[in-house]
Amino acid sequence: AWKTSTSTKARRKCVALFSCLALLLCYCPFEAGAAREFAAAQSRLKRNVTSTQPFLVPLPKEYTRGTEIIVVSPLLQFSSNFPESRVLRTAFDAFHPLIFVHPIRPATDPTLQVLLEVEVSVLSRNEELQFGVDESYEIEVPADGSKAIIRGKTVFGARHGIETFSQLCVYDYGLRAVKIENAPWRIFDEPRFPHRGILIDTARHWQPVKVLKALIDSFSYAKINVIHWHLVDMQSFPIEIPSFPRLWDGAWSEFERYTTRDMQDIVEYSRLRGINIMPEIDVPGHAESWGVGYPQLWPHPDCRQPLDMSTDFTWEVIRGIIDDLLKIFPYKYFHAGGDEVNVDCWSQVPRTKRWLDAHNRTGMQAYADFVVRTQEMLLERGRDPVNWEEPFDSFPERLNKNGVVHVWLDNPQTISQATQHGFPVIVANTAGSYLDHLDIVWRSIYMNDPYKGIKREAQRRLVIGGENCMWGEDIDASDLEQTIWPRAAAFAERYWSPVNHTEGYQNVERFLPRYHYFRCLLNQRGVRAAPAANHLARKNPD
Ligand code: CP6
Repeated sequence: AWKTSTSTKARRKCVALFSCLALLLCYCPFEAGAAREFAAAQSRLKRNVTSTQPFLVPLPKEYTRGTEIIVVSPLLQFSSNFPESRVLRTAFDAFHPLIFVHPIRPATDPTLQVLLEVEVSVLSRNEELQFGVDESYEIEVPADGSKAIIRGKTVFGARHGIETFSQLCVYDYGLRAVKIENAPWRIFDEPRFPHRGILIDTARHWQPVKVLKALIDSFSYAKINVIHWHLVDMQSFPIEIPSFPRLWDGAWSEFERYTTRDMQDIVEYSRLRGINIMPEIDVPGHAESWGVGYPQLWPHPDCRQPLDMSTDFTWEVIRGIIDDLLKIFPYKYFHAGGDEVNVDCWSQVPRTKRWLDAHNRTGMQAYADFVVRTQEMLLERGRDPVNWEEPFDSFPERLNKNGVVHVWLDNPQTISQATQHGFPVIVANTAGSYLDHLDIVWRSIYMNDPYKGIKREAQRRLVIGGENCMWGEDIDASDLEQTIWPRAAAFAERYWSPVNHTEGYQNVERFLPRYHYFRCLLNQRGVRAAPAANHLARKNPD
């Protein structure tokens, strides 16, 4: 059932057979009328296939479609071979209201077939979500009104199938019914990359749990499967760390905090929607807020970051934070930051300067020691560390080869160099990934292929995915959603859909109508996606 190449072959055979038939019929004078009709239907099919891609975002890896219209009954039932699944139950409950948003007229055109059931079947009953989980799925929507079928190896793949199915369902204002066009459908789909993330920064502005949950829902619509949660930074420390209960004294206020329960709640809410959370604790720079509760973590009141590396207390706190957070976040990857470290602070402050001298270290060496020690702490606990690219740029030979290099600066060589060294890479280079930069238009995001300049297969395999970063300095709960959307849709397709230019994949012009359509779909689902052309993009009219 998973061999789609055979289905493609079968399709070719079918097309060949039908063409012969059509030709035959054309030469038969008695059947001229039927033949004309047949030919017209065929050319309509051809026009559809070559000129209009289906309005699906991201575009599935393989699909075939027909020419029939079927009606989707508002009594539509999802059935499954895993009825106890919480992931499937959550999906079934969520999608019915997303499919049936407009008023339905009970009696529709009696000549149309009506779809009443979607049968969802999964091979694995494991509902644990982890990096690299199988996200593939298959859909069959027959044209004769018999039940539609969604198959996933895991519940998470099946969930993506349900999402795609929901995008096939469109409201028809004439019929006053929900319909599926171009039935019968066959879709086989799986992602190009396993890590497709959006960075959310809750340190520059705190975000209410409700707002985060709405975002998680919206991410699942585009099959984004990771939230890179930039939990804390220099401006605030909004999370509860039971081992060191004064750390969240560094929150903006006592109301702008996440308890352990809040974080667990968000992790579970995400899991049920197929989304992993990769937490980040950005050390040793970007950590000034830690010292609000524990001032001894600051090298000096006038030089509050990077963290004081000269005391055991700093390491006790880091260990406490990691141990507490690993209990909450099961994702294989843990982000330990490591960017923008001002090592001059350490050589200027007497206490840290004495430590550097006593240990015969330069500031840069102490920075490398710091990153390596943090990496080891995570590796000992069975997690793979992620660091922003500066440690790789400055001391690649010191880093553990399981450590992921998170590319964010704009040196076009870095992805290639890091994979050359054998490091896994997450791509978030500034030019095509920064949602807080409003001058980065969706076309740049769409055009930003992570394999640019990397030819060797061994290197390509090390690119585990990419992220769009929603840094939080200039956004809050009032405009978070419309800053992320719709541009993140361009990212979502870039990292999900295959590169198959001859079949019209990853083509910015062909994406354009689907981008507009998807934005409207988001609005219809209550997501405040901004107009596709923002004030800056207007120069480049869509
Ligand atoms: N915060 C943290 C940031 C940035 C980084 N780390 C950042 C800086 C400049 C740009 C984009 C992001 N706001 N902690 C660097 C990864 Cl252009």
